[in-house]
Amino acid sequence: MSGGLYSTEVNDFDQTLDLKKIKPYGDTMNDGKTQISFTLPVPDGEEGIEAAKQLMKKMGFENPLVVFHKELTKGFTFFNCYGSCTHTVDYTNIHVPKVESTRWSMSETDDFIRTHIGRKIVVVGASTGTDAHTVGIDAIMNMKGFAGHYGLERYDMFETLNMGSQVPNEEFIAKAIELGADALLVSQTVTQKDVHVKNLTELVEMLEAEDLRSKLLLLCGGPRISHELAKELGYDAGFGMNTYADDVASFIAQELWNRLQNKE
Ligand code: B12
Repeated sequence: MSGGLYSTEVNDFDQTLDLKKIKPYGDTMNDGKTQISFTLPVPDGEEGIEAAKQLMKKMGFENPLVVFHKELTKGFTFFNCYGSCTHTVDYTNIHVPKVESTRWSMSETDDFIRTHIGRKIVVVGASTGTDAHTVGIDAIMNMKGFAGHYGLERYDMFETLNMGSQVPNEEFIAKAIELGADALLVSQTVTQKDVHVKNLTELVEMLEAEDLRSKLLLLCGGPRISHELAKELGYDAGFGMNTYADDVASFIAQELWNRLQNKE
């Protein structure tokens, strides 16, 4: 007998990687193994566990398992589950809109601005509306930056103002006018009830009403912001997780230069 029981079983698994039909990877290719967590508005108990499993099946998971469950507060239970996803996605047919710019280092960007634009670029940033999260906008703007990437304040050729959090759109625009901003950086973290969409849209509408929109570069960012969403809302670019100041500075310098050239 060659291979023994285990090797026969392992060889029985379909391990073909087909990029036209990808599904989650757990232990072996195509096993579909997925971890998913959610809260149900029911007390902890056998009925709740069964409800979680039935929901998993309706979501397209085979062999659902509840591996952790805990009542968070009276009548609300948190579930951690495993299951095998039955759906697949054609990875070869995915096209995601992305910011089209080349990421330069801080000195490359500074040199480019010095040589081609010949003056400092004025940038005003804020976490706007009711959003109190500042860590994202600080990561992009603050002198010390984020994860070893210096922020815009460190650049020689950027003049920056970080207005902090909970900045009303009116105040943001007033500051942009006062400082003659070239670019506005908006950070949005809270997305509950699509508050970010409402807030970002309001800013665009207010800028349009003031006839300022086309005179400024308008960038937004946050953990749930994509370039696609940003474009849809009327922004020039959107940046999500793991963005560094280098990405933002390079984009602003290159885009401003393109616009200046197109004006000539
Ligand atoms: C720290 C924190 C807080 C702190 C914020 C302190 C501060 N000074 O910022 C405090 C305690 C105040 C807080 C409050 C709240 N929080 Co909070 N918070 C967080 C937490 C733990 C970390 C966020 C963070 O700092 N990330 C690190 C930074 C570096 O990442 P980032 O923001 O994604 O930024 C990067 C990119 O997105 C991008 N980027 C971000 N902005 C911009 C802007 C531009 C222009 C560009 C180019 C790029 C860019 O670049 C950055 C660097 O790569 C998250 C959970 C988590 N682990 O993510 C919850 C979280 C964001 N908070 C949440 C919530 C719900 C709240 C509250 C509503 C809670 C409550 N009920 O009171 C309040 C909100 C109050 C308010 N009015 O806004 C939710 C948001 C859910 C949602 N999607 O809506 C989260 C996800 C927690 C959760 N799982 O529920 N929070």
